[in-house]
Amino acid sequence: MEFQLDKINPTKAIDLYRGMLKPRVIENKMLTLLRQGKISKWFSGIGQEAIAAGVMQNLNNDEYVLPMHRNLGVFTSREIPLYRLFEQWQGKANGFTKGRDRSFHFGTQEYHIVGMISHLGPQLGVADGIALAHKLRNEKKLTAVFTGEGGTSEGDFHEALNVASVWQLPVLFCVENNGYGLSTPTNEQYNCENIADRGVGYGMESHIIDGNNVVEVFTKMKEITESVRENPRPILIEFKTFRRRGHEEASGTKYVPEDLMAYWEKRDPIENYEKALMDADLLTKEDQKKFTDEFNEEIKTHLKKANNAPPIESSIEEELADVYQGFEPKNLPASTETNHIRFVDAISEALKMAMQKNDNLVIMGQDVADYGGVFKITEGFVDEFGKERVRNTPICESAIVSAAMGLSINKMKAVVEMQFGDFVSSGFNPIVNYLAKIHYRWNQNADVVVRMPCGAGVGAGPFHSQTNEAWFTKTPGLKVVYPAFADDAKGLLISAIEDPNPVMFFEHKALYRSQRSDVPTNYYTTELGKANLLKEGDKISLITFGAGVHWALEVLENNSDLSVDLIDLRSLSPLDTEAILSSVRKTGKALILQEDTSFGGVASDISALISKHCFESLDGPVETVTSLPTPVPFAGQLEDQFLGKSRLEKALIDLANY
Ligand SMILES: Cc1ncc(C[n+]2csc(CCOP(=O)(O)OP(=O)(O)O)c2C)c(N)n1
Repeated sequence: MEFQLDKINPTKAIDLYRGMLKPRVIENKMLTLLRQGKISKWFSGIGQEAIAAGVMQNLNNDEYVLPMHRNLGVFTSREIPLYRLFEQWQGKANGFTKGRDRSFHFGTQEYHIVGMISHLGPQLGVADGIALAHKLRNEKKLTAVFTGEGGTSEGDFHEALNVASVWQLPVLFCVENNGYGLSTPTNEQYNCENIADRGVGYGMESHIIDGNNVVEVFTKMKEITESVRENPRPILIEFKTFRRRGHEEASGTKYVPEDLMAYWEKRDPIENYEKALMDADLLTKEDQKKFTDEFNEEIKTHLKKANNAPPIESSIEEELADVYQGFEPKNLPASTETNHIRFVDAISEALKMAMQKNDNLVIMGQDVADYGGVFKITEGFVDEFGKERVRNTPICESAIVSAAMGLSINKMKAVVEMQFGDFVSSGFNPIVNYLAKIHYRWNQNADVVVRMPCGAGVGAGPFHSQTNEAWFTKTPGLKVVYPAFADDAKGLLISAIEDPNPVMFFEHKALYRSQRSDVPTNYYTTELGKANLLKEGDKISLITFGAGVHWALEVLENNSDLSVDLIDLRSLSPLDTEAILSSVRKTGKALILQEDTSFGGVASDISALISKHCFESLDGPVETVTSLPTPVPFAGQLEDQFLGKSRLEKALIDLANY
């Protein structure tokens, strides 16, 4: 192998050597520990060390990097004390996740590292969001994100590169093409010669770099990083390298042809470089031994410290408390001055006021800029806030939710508008796996509100009518809000945006232009997690939310003899269980009405809660009224039959007579 040592100075030559050697020495120790059964799992990066070393030595310590499972060199380059890494891998207190997540699945703001989630792809979009925050603040900082060639087959790769290119974000997409994704060779992973060739398709500059040649990695990345800081833009870089050990240690490498392995063993990035340095009189055998001994000594001391640390201890209270970022919600009172406005206008007002109040708030969604969104909620926003903060996005829900996560990591706030709540399925992975879990995993909040225009009754068929709150209420880490009135919608949306945690905000489309209330004119909050008792009675507790509230009001209007407590939940997570249970204890009967289909919804969980906690107060079966277990049909008569609304009156009367 040829190393162009004339392109770097002698100090850098040694820095690069040490940058590769340290992770190698640590790994060798880990492999011994693994054989002794002292650690459980290891993803080896042996043979790939030149990439992390060469890239990292071009990044400033305040530039974010998003590494993968084989990038130990990223962590050692940022000089994280080794005992902290060891404790992370042992699930102990001085790790980065309080024993909640394993291996390299952690991030740390202190070191500007955002570790992967197992799903590989979402971090590419997260890098977009981090870079967007830098760009919006005019900071000349870049963001580097790693992926394997396997990860490039995920839709997230395409989405993230496309967004980065359309928005000209300073992201370095570093693909470590190491020949295999688990047992899958590259020719079964993609059908083009080089992954870098895809750059053309994204309108993006791309490079191929010999990932086993640390001088080439360093010098080419030096040019690239300096240029990107000056002229922010995304770059796709394919590092050609090889995975020399199994996917993880237990899985072996039987499927790798011997000659291929032998070829890459000869191209070891450290051994070849050592030889070149020695030939150039830049390194001696003594230096080599001295460095190795130094690292081994460091490992020994830090491992001892980690081994001596006690197993993690926690309580149920501590675990529950870390699911969300704690904060004191502001209680901003509503003004007495009101305007009688539509639900849709109240949402728009809340968003506009939140944008005025928070300079760091960005709205993203399809057609939200000049067009004003399909429901015209952000109409005119561009004039006031500009296209940088009211961002039209390509059609790529996963990358945009991930980018919102990245904005939050880099100290911004985001509201993402799903054009229709149904399309959230295309952004489901980062919501339930990234936003929802990140605070519990490594104490990072996701300051993101996802707006969800939802619901049926508008003849829009199976893909524009769903109310899919139950996909999210079952996921710890998300808050779920579902207003039924314009004044609540405004106060709750402001609260959701003020809240540093991820909030799924459901807005029923059928209410947008049909429901009007007296809405206070100021910037006020309505507390999340508090139900509203709309009517008081003593025979039945009718518990519902969203459009169901209006169906209930209509039925009660026509049945004034029924004495009913009508509870509008307003928030589904957190759920106001106290309001539900105290009402049912009073009335002795409960009917839960939801627009969603029957199985596995909010109604079944509330029903279970009531059965458990109000058993002795019940005078009848806990009744639920839901939609039929079919997709939402299009034709009016079918949709009416589908919705629980048509069955509510009878169910209520039957329960009253029980
Ligand atoms: C969405 C998803 N599918 C499958 C997996 C299982 N998995 C973990 S790593 C991996 C291979 C990744 O290959 P590559 O991206 O090339 O990285 P490498 O391991 O080679 O460094 C697979 C299939 C996963 N973690 N996430």
